[in-house]
Amino acid sequence: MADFSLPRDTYYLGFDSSTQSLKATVLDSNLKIVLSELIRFDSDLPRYKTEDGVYRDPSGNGRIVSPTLMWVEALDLMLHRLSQSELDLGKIAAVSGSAQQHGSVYWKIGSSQRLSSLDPKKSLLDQLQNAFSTKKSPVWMDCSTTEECRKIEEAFGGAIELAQLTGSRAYERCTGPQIMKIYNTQPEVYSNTERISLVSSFMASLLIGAYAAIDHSDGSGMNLMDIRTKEWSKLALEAVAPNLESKLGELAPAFAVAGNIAPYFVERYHFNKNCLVINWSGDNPNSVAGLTLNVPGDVAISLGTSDTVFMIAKDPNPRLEGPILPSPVDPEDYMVMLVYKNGSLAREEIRNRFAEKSWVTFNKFLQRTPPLNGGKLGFYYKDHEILPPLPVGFHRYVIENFTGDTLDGLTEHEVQEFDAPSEVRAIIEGQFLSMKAHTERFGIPSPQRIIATGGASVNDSILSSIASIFGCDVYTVERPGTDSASLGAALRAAHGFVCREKGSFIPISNLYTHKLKETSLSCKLSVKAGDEKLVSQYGLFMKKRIELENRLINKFGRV
Ligand code: ADP
Ligand code: XUL
Repeated sequence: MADFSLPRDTYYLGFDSSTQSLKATVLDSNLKIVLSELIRFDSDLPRYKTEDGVYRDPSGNGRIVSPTLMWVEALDLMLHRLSQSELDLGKIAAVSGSAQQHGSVYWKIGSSQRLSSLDPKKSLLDQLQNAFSTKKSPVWMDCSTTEECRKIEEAFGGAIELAQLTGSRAYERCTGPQIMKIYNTQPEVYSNTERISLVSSFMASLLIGAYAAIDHSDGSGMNLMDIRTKEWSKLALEAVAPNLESKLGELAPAFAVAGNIAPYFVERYHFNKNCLVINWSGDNPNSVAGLTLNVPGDVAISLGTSDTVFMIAKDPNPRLEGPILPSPVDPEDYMVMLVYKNGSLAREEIRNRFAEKSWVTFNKFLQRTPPLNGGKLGFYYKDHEILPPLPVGFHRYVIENFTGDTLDGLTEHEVQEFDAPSEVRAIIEGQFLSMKAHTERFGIPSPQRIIATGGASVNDSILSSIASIFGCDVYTVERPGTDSASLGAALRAAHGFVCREKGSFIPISNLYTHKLKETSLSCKLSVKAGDEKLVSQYGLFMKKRIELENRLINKFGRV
């Protein structure tokens, strides 16, 4: 068997430019984590005055954007911090990254020139102040493009037709509808733009000092790419805006080299001039890499700003439920995904309102309340939800006399509030009942095991509810708190490096299969599966939840 070990004394750097933070993880040549770093946008870059890394339009129209320059400044700040660490940045052989999906950046005409001639004595921020035709980047939380979504679906003859080609029906956060909105409402921004990047390809562009390609995995979150041929769909491009293809540039595999690191970083932070930048990709695809998700029956649940459920699929068969994306590590594979907007921020809201702003109290309440919550079911939408498409609002129901054995003859009534501990249990149980119901509806077989990741995966009380509801063991990454997206990006940096060295694609698992346990990539059992009786009782609770959810959709649903 070929030798896929990485050269000794080399390092691989992975970033994750997410909604709330920029993270970095560095792996050594044995794929062990040697360094992690975090910049929180709200607190480390307070002058942007973001809340959770974003600006929400106060009129409630669903517009949610982030300041593009904040991401630029965060990169310089992160590299400054890394350069102050023990790590010799000159030994980094390759860099890659992960970013929140769907967000878009609009480079002003002439910026390519600016990007390729950065002065290492000045900050990126100083030099890129005027590089964007709009300084506000729409992000994945935005849901102000319902009208545009409808038009794109119409151009394809329907939602399912669009999904079959691009991997998903038109979702408000997808970049195609977002670009269309900019073209329709700010035509001067569109015409002043020479390149549109995703957050992922934008960050890669900064690192190579030139426009980087959009990779196939993150590119499929745009409603613009044919997920089978991995080329732009002419029909979709034409439906969105004129001359779009030239503004989007090329598509490329996630494991391909974007370029060498730009002289700016060599001179300012002492990177080696041969350091490769591997294409960046979306955060969910990077987590597929970071969690080494390739075993059939493994399902990942990511509990970050968004909550997502994803797994590897061999056959792309998109339906209306959730997107399908090409895998970032294997050109033959795909990943299927469900996305919830109300993840950690909604849990924080309940924690702050009912649990003394403390995860310790939150967990105490969770442990103090019985499974099935005495029949209390809650729906908590702090922001407009994606799955199901419901507006902001909290809805609470009590099923009278529910013991979990039957729903026959039982009725429910709506209430304004629960007692504080029940609120906590209701938001946790509600979310995982919804995940179980929607994964079943998606045709995802019952998981053999769940791998949990994202900020809330450090919380064992939350993981216990997942184990009880899904009835399977829950694993987490070996080192608590490891960010699987930046870990995946660091691993992909190593993967891209090896593919370049060997001159062809090599399965990523060849980098670690024989030594997974010795790397930082292995997962550990965190919580054992719940007992079978409880799993079946939760099955009934789930049925009731879906019935109530359908009722809410009929009353308030956007689509
Ligand atoms: P993202 O990458 O999307 O920015 P993260 O994966 O870093 O988000 O997750 C951040 C979230 O993790 C925070 O919003 C916070 O609510 C949540 N979190 C952190 N610690 C805990 C905990 N002990 N219990 C539950 N949630 C937690
Ligand atoms: C995926 C999605 C979110 C973001 C969060 O479609 O919108 O999970 O990627 O960063």
